[in-house]
Amino acid sequence: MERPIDLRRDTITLPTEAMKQFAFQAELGDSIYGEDPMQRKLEELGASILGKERAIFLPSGTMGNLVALLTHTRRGEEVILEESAHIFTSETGGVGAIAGLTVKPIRGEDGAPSPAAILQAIRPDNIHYPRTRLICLENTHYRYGGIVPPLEKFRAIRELATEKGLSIHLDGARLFNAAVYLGVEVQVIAQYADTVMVSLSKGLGAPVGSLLAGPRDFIKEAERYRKMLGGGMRQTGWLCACGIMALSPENIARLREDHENARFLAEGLCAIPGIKVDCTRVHTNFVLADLAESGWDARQFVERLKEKGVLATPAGESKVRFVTSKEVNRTQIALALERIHELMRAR
Ligand code: TLP
Repeated sequence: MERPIDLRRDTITLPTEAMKQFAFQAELGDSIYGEDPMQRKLEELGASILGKERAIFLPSGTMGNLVALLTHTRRGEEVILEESAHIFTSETGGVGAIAGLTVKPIRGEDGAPSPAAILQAIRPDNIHYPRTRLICLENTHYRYGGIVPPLEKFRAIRELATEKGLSIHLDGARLFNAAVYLGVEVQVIAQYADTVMVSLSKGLGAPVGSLLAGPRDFIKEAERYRKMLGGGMRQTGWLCACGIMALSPENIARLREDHENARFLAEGLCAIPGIKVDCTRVHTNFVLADLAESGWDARQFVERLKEKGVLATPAGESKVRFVTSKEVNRTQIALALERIHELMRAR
């Protein structure tokens, strides 16, 4: 059986041969004692690309976000975030269970809460209320289909946060996709946050890992939480070597191909009767297809599509999510479109 066309996630990406060769030649050391040369190099590179004083390598984006929450706050404080933020919806409740925070969720259809809504959500200084400490932003926004919230909004939120003495953490699991979409360096977006987490293991193709970047003192404290959570690894050099290659300018620029493929897919889907895609919201490598008109249940549709060798993810009753990555080329996307068309016709 031929390999399925995997449009479920960009976390399926595999390291390239060049990445593997580079990794195997890496000199290794005990990273907990700062003795792994590749980890040190990756952390320095990450900090400079993100425009922050320091960065640390962590095993996952979830741990990066959690370490940021723990470092920014004290138990019992409150964090403001967009109501479908990954930190709130998809990180196993660590924000409450481990960081001990309460959450003030705010809807923000373009991926970020409005400054006016944030202002309203900030708790007055009153003994009955938790203290508002932190705002978490997400870019690109996962649940809204990889959209990039307007940069102007980030700037306004930054101004408000500074005025109110709040910190901002940015979940930038796909921040490089956002930067490519906006045509800016990644630090142009990261500048509006005190701290930022970026994933190396998604579209950028490293097998494992994320970076958390921010001010020197903050990162010193974050290192302790990383250790507490079990994220202090030993000879990380192989992974970090992959991370270094993932951050090469060519590899970052390659994300454009994933975006173009997503657009090609979105336009193809729109031409199929019964499928709707809001192409104005296809910013990066995600496509959210709405099957409501066709009467298909998303779960059943995805199961039947799998039988045809195309993998996607149900994202609600009638919505299906497709994610492009370097593992799927244009020819395969064209083939996926044909198979989706067949399935729609069969109904
Ligand atoms: N998202 C995963 C799933 O958890 C849904 C995926 O398949 O894409 N922030 C955002 C915005 C994310 O999308 C993810 C991963 C994370 C954080 C967590 O990163 P990891 O998976 O490395 O813990």
